[in-house]
Amino acid sequence: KENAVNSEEYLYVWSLFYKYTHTLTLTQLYRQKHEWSLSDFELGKPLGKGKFGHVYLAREKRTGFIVALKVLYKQELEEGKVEKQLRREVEIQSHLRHPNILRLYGYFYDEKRVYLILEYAAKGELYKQLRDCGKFTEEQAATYIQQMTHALLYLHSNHVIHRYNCLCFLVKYNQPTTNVIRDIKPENLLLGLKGELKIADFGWSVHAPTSRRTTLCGTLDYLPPEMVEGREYGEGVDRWSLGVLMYEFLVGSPPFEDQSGYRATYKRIARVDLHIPDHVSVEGRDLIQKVLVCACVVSNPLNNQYTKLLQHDPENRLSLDKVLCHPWILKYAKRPSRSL
Ligand code: N15
Repeated sequence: KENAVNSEEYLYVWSLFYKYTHTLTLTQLYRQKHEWSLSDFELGKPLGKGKFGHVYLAREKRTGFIVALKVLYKQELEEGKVEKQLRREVEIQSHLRHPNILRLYGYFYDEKRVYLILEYAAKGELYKQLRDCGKFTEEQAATYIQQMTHALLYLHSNHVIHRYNCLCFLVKYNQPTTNVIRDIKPENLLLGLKGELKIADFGWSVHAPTSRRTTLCGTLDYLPPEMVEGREYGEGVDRWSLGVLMYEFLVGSPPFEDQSGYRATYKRIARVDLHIPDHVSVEGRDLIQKVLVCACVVSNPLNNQYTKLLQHDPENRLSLDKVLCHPWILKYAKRPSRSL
C-alpha cells in the first residue's frame, strides 16, 4: 500500500506524457504475453462505481501507461449468473481495435476478483458534458455522430451487433430488465483526451443509479419500435439508436422521452411521435427524419401510417455509409468524413 498514488494530478500528468517518456507501451508488453497482476499497477482515484465492482484510475508501473482498472467481484458475478456473459464479452472486446471503441487491454484475476484493464478516457463521461451544456452545438453533435458511425461500421464489419434489453422479459413483466449489454446512449460513451468519442461497454452498470435516466431497470428511450413491440429485429436497430442519439445531442433530451413513465415512452416510440424543435438546422432535421422515420418504415411495413413513406425512394433509407456523406455531417463535422 505504500506505493499507492493518491494524487490525481500526478496520474493525469502521466496520462499526458507517458507516450514521450516510455518506449514500451502497454500493448507491446501485452504482446510479450505478460501475465498481469495487481502488483503491476499503482491505483489512483476511483472513476466509477457499479453493480459488480469499481473502476479506478491506475498506472502500469513499468511503462507508466495510464489505464482504467475495473475490479469485479467473483462472488457477485456468480450471484448475478453473468460469468459466461463476461467471458464472451471479454473475448469479443479484447479483439476490437478502433479509436472510437474503448480498448480492453487485458485482464487478470485473483481468488476473489476479476480485473479488466481498460483504456483510460481522459475527458470522462459524455452524458455529464451533455448535462452541463444542456445540448451540443451542431458542430459537436455532428463530430460525435460521425465518430459513432465509424465505430458502428467497424463493429458491423466484425459482425458485432449491439444487443439490447431482453424484450421477452419486457412483455412478460412490463418492465425493462437490467440485461442491457451493449447499447448506444450517452451514458455509455466516454471522451478521450482530444474529446474523441469512445463507446464503452457499460452493460455491467458502472453508473450509480443517480444519473438522470439510468435507473436499475435501464431505459426504453433508445429502443426502436420493432423492439418495444417484440417483433424481429436486425441491424436496423443501430441506425435507429444513432438517430435517437443525434436528437438527444442536438436537443438535450431523447425524442420519445415521456415524464409519465415507460408506458408512455413505449407508445410514443411505437407511433414514432417525433417533434424536432425549430433551432435544429435544416440538414440536421433531414438526417434525423431519414434515420428515425425511415428506419421504422423499413422495420414495420404493416404500419399504415407510414405506407406512403414506404413507397419513397429506398435511397432515402439511410445506411451507415450514407450517414457519413449526408450534408449535415459534411457541413458540421469537424473532421472530414473518412473511413478508418
Ligand atoms: C465485459 C467487458 C469486456 C466490457 C468492458 N467494458 C466495461 O466493463 C465497461 N466499463 C467501462 N466499465 C467501466 C468503464 C470505464 C472505463 C469507466 C470509466 C472510465 C473508463 N475509462 N476511463 C474512464 C474515466 N475517465 C474519466 C475521466 C474523468 C472522470 C471520470 C472518468 N472515467
